[in-house]
Amino acid sequence: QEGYELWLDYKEIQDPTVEKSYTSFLNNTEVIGNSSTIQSIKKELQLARAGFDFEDSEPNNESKLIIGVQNKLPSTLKNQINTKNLGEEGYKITTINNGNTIVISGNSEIALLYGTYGFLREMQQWNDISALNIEDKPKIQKRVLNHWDNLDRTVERGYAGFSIWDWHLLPELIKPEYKDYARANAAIGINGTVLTNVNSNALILTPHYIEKVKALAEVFRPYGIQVYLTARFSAPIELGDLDTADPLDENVKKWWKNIADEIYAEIPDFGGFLVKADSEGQPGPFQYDRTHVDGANMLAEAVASHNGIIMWRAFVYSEEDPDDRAKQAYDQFIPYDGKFADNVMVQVKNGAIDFQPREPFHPMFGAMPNTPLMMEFQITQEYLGFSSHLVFLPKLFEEVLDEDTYSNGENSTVAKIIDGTNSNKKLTGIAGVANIGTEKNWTGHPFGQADWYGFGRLAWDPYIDSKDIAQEWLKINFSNEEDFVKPMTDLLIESRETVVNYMTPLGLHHIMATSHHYGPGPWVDDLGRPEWNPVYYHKADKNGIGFDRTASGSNALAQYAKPIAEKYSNPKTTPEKYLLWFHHLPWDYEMKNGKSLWNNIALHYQKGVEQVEQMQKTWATMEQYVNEEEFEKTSMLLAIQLEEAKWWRDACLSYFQQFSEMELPTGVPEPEHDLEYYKSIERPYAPGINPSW
Ligand code: BDP
Repeated sequence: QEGYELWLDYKEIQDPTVEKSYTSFLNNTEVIGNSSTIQSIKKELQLARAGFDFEDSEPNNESKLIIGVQNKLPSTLKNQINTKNLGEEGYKITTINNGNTIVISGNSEIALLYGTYGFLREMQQWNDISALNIEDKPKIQKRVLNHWDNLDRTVERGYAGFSIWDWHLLPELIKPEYKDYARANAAIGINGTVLTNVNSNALILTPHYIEKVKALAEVFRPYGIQVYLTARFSAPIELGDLDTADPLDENVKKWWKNIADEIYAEIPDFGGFLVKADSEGQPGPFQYDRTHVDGANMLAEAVASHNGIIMWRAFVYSEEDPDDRAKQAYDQFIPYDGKFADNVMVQVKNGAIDFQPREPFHPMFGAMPNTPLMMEFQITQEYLGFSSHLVFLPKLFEEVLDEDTYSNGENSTVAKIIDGTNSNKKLTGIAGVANIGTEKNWTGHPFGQADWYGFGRLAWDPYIDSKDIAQEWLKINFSNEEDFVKPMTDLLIESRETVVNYMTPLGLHHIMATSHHYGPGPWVDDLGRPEWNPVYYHKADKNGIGFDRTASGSNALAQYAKPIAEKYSNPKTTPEKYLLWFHHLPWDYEMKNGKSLWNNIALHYQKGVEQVEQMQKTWATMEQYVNEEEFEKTSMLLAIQLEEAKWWRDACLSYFQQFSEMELPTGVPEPEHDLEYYKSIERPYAPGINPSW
């Protein structure tokens, strides 16, 4: 099954010298201990040996790999391996004995598992291990996938088939996929998974389902992965016992406490709850005139004695506030800084609107010094062409993590807010909305795997260069040949800017078609709530285009620290990539390159199309490095991506041209069809919509 193995496909090592230097270590291994995690380590080493095809080579008895928790190492080794600074999950790979012994150690068995995967990763990349010395520990504590999976196995915003959780047949049927899912996640350091959709169903909290959740938790436990669930705020009512869900009501508190106790009795290491409340019609504390703090803290109390946490989402916006949706989460949450219980994290999307191809970082980052903020990225490509478009998302994640919030002086990057170093946060976390489904390669697009992989690597260390991640993944997944890795790394790195160019250049956002968000829909103006309509976001008219978020407009800019607010208040000093996010400007506004805004918009759309053409050309030369199935599939998907890049360009330019009334600049072809044609394109059965809301 091509692609099923993800990054745990231990391919034969084609370089004999490299191979020789590896075999003895893998064929002469001692793993100390006997627990289920230790068994998993042994199993993984076996798989690697088989995959690398080392099984038949004779071990040279001098080389040895020893894997053990520091305090269980033989006494001669104990003194040589210092694991003091590694925490619970960090590992150390040390080479001693003139290069003849490699020791993987740490303070827990899970650390050893991470160390083993780290070691195998070196081999998958054919790295020199003759003097290997690595010390690595995660910078963020809760590294979690969010599955937007419904109990009927549809996946909201999922483009890779159905949910991998087969609720119907659990707990009796344990599919091999569950274990492989755990292995793949542990290999990149993910240590938590929220199994259910944020638009949640209370049934998951009933004993019938908890038994199923328990079965999954048991598969994941040896791999260090904790299970979390989404908690529907109105569950006390829906499950039949109570007539209120008021968080200050004693019976409601008791009800949640009981539910938590019941869950923990079955799953002692249960992680806690993720909650979407008072957002897009979901129930929450507001109905009872209570606040986010009341809601979150009530649930926090229910899980506190079990070491559970609450991840309370900040994705909120209300129709009663027509001013600017981008401002609302900040306005709702900032007053509560420092008021949340110690085991609550506020989970904030990377930008203030919604997982767009590009958004400035969310102004809440840096603005709540006394509240642990958890980052929420979207790995599934809801607004970025589903799993038909190749977009390397780690580049997007990196851009956000690297932005300076100035919250604590210069160099207070978003990464430092998330990993807690900026204000000594005790609890830290990062979440990625998964792109995983029942497709045989898990993610649909063969390159979607790179986004899952890259999310995990950045969750472990938000300072890794996305280029390094791209290289690593390409080598592990396809080939170590320089002629493959180099051009393909460039392709991956550029793919993010490419999608921005052909979808939403220069700060445009949320101009996708209604509901499924696939393809362009800048003309849409008839939806129930103003802020659901693309026209609300681009505000194109005869005078110009863009959302004025300066003091003369919504003043959302005031939510950012002064250096940003000041710089971005003037279009001339606003980075052009964010121009129309913050400014409404005339079509003939002169940009840095001396050309008009209109020309620049058109040229960006055109460039996006040309970049996809280039991707196609590059890929066409890679046939010899990749297996046939993935080569063909990617080629066909790139052809779709190219057609759709043109669709985006032509639809958006025909629509905006009505207002600009300007000619297309040289180099940009006239759209093939008229605007009515583009408006009439429908995708009635596009995947990923939640049929229940
Ligand atoms: C939006 C999605 C919607 C999610 C919502 C959320 O369109 O399906 O339920 O975000 O994050 O991006 O709650």
